[in-house]
Amino acid sequence: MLIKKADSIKSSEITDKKFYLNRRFFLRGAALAASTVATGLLYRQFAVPSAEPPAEVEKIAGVQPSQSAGSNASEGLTPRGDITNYNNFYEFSTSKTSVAERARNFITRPWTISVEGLANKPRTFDLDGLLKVAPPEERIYRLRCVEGWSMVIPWIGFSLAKLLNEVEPLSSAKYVAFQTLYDPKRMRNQRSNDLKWPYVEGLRMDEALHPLTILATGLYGETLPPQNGAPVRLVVPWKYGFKSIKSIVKINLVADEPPATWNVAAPSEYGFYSNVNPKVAHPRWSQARERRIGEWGTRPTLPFNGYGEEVAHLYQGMDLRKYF
Ligand SMILES: Nc1nc2c(c(=O)[nH]1)N[C@H]1C(S)=C(S)[C@@H](COP(=O)(O)O)O[C@H]1N2
Ligand SMILES: [Mo]
Repeated sequence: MLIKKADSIKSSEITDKKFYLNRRFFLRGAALAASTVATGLLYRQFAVPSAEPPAEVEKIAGVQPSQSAGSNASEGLTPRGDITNYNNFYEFSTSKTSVAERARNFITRPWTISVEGLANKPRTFDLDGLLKVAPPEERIYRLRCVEGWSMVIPWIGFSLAKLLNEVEPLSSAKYVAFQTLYDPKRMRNQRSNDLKWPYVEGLRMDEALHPLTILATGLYGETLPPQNGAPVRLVVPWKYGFKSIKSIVKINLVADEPPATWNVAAPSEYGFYSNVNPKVAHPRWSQARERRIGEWGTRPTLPFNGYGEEVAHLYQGMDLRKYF
């Protein structure tokens, strides 16, 4: 019987992981986050349909499937309801099933993104200007969270390279730094010390210019709901999900490796590169397998999240155990 099976197997895993969960930033929401395995099974029960309606989204017109290699994962799509109700977005809540409700009234217009630093033509884009950089494309990508779950998400977006080309990076720009909005009035959990705010991330220039790296402005044919990083977020499909920073207000072209939020919070656990790597375990759990949200059982995690053919060359000659 399914329920008995779930009980007997999963309770031991919950106990094990609770035992390890001693870091401050894991304490809150630990009951839900403790076992991603259990959470994957049970979250529907916790995600009681809210009395309030979900945040409004709009259809995006003229979306074409991307022609870029690797941009159309052939697995079944994760249902929209799972993608929009099981979120990591600590600015709103550390509980994955609470983010949607807490972010529901997050207003993302007007919005500007400043693209600055080592560039010939630094410039601030408003949302409409940003959307004019490139026509919207659909990109079906796997997203692998460092916690051990994954989804298949039909993003709408365009290559970050197209935006960077607009500002003409100088040859001295070796890295790209990203920053989320800092506004504790609108992002209430920025009043906590759960992370150092604002959330920041970074990529090496060749990673940022890789055609698979996108800025996403939508999913499932509609504008992003707040919980998924509205109005614009990064998606880097061969890296753990936390590199895909949400609700970006600043992109800075820099000479040196910039700070990255999870790397700063726990450097021994989260490296700057954070390439999905089943052979490099997180200090507290294996990364060898993953649970696809909405499915039973687990599947092997693939090197570079299955995008090795496209991106492995970026890391030739690098020791990926050292640069994890
Ligand atoms: N600003 C910000 N960006 C963030 C996070 C966050 O807490 N704050 N969480 C990250 C993590 S851990 C993951 S797995 C993905 C989740 O994206 P999704 O909710 O759209 O699936 O967003 C990433 N981007
Ligand atoms: Mo994550």
